[in-house]
Amino acid sequence: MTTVLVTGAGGEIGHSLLEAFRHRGGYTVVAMDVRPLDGHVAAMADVVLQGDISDETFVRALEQYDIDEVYHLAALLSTSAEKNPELAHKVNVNGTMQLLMAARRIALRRDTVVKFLFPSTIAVYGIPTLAQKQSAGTVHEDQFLTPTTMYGVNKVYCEQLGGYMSDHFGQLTEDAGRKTIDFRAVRFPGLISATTVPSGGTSDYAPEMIHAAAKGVPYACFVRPDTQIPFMTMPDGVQALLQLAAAPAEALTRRVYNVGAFAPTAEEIAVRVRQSFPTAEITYAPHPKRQGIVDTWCANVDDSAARTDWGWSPAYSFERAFAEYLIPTIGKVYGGSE
Ligand code: AKB
Repeated sequence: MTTVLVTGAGGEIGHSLLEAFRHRGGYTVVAMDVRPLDGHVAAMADVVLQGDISDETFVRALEQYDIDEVYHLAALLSTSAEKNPELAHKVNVNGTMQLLMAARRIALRRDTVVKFLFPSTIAVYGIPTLAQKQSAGTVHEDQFLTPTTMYGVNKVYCEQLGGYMSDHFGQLTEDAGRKTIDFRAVRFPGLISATTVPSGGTSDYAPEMIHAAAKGVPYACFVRPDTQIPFMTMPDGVQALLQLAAAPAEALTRRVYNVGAFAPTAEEIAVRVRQSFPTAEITYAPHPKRQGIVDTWCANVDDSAARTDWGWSPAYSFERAFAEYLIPTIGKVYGGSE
């Protein structure tokens, strides 16, 4: 059995990750969230804890568990973080540091190495102008790392922190060179789930548009029709995390990997949504600040390193995502037909 700690287990990725652990079997799941977990999520965990990742006493208490792998999903997303940047820093940065230290102490106690899986994001990119975004097209991991949001700044720093904790922690201390953390990160594009709706993100327009159409309610999209960023289905997102976790360390040439699947414009999404829901009412009411944020994110990602190093290959293209995952599943969620 592999014992995993999942923080932010009540969020969108958490729901799907816990389902994947249950489906695969062989995991003991310690799940935590700042809010009470829904009954069906809690039922998929072996231990359920409620607490704040930025609360040191709470994080210290996690050290009693013999954790092999950490999936640190708890975070304030980009739009929420801009509404409360100081809280975002506390949760996204201080929370991550405390959890890395807890993982280190668990590793020392058990004389092992703890794998630390970290969902990073395309929000780490900060392309200065729309013209540069358009001419850059597909962006690789080391370009444009100048984010303009608190969330992006937090994530790019925590990527670095994870690498430091893995490779150089306390190089002048007594246990220098003692390997305790194996930090691995995927930079997720916008994630689209058929069963849950996100909150607090700036890529939320795509899932919001799809879910509104399935529910039969009008949707005013908060970005321009030509806005383009990469997206991925939630099952592929979970698959990316699990595949990276399982990859042999010697195959990895970096700690942080882009992963991509498809990169439609908002209007291409609207066109495909109307194909399945012909009465969908989709209009555009761009929000200047949220538009400004998405305009600094890349139009698409170069994920060739993930493909080469650990065999990343999304199951769902844009069309397959709609035809074989979103439309069939969402129909059941809202009880209507496609
Ligand atoms: C957000 O919009 O903040 C997230 C992300 C792209 O990381 N969905």
